[in-house]
Amino acid sequence: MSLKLRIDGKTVDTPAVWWDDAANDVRMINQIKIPFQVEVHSCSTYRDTAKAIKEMIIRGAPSIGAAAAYGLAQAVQEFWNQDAFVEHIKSAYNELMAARPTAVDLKNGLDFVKKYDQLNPKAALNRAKIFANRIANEGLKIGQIGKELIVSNMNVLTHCHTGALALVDNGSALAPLIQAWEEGKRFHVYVDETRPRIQGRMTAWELSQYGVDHTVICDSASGFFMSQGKIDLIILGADRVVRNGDIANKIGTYNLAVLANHHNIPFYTAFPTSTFDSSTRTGNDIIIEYRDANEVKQALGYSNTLMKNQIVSLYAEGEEFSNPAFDITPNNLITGYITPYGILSQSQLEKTFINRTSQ
Ligand code: RUB
Repeated sequence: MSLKLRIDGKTVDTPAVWWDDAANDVRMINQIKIPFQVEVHSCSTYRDTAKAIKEMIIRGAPSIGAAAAYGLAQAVQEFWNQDAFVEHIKSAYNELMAARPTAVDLKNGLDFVKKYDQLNPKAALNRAKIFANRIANEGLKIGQIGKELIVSNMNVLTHCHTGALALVDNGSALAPLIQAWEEGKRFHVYVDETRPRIQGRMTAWELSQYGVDHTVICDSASGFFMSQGKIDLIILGADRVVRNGDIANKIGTYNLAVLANHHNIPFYTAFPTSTFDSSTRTGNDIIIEYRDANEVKQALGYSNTLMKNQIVSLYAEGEEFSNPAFDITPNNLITGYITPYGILSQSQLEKTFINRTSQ
């Protein structure tokens, strides 16, 4: 069964991010344009790739991990046979690493490429491809394992985006939902809008491609739906899962976890190997990315008049804003971890993942 990226309802061979052998560059679906246009963005240097990660043309922890891995492979090509090759690669590694600090997939992707003892263009590219393909394959497994949690007539809430776009292909938290739907289970998905970057529109777009019943809600409405008994299950992704099972995920995840706990609603996170951080012990040690205030102050939408994307102001000049992109949810609020190795409890996490992230 294919859960791959669909465009206009048709499965496409294109993942969210890939290496184009003919053009010798990195390509990605431009996520800023989704759902209004499906456009491919090309990066011909490692700096282009770092910029695409920073500006969120590519987003979702595993997808940015794969992009960073390809970016380092580009740097190896760019500086191969030059003086100070090692210094150049170190600085490219640091630049790519700094593009987005919270999702550990980025570091895991870079280390996976860098670890190769004989860093040369062919080997580095090969490693990057292995890293990206592994993520995509793990999405399928996550779907197969997680779909058992889905039963007909239930209502499921999700936050941010966790489909094929976020996970190179196939999806993490969306994979169980789409697989269950393809098997004939019928249920309803509430999609959090996910302010300020509105990743919910990518989730809604991906669910639409598969015909999965869904409703988009404002983030602030989720507590109301829980209190009305309208939510039976919450599944979302993660940007970093640390050794004690605390997770960093899109801002608003913590609010959902506290509310889910209050209402006794099962709360699951789904993620691939690349999202596990085997060197960090607790959520307190995770660096939270603060993004530009303009993301709160303004909104990006599609103008039907201009027939193109347009940025509009939401506030008067002079206001102050704070824009943390992620929050930390402690392990005691998480019912289970949907992984390629099974649905794990907090106590099984560390021994399952340790030594796996860099292999
Ligand atoms: C994306 C985000 C996603 C996780 C999970 O943030 O928080 O929920 O990356 O993705 P941003 P997945 O859009 O800021 O990159 O479940 O696919 O690992």
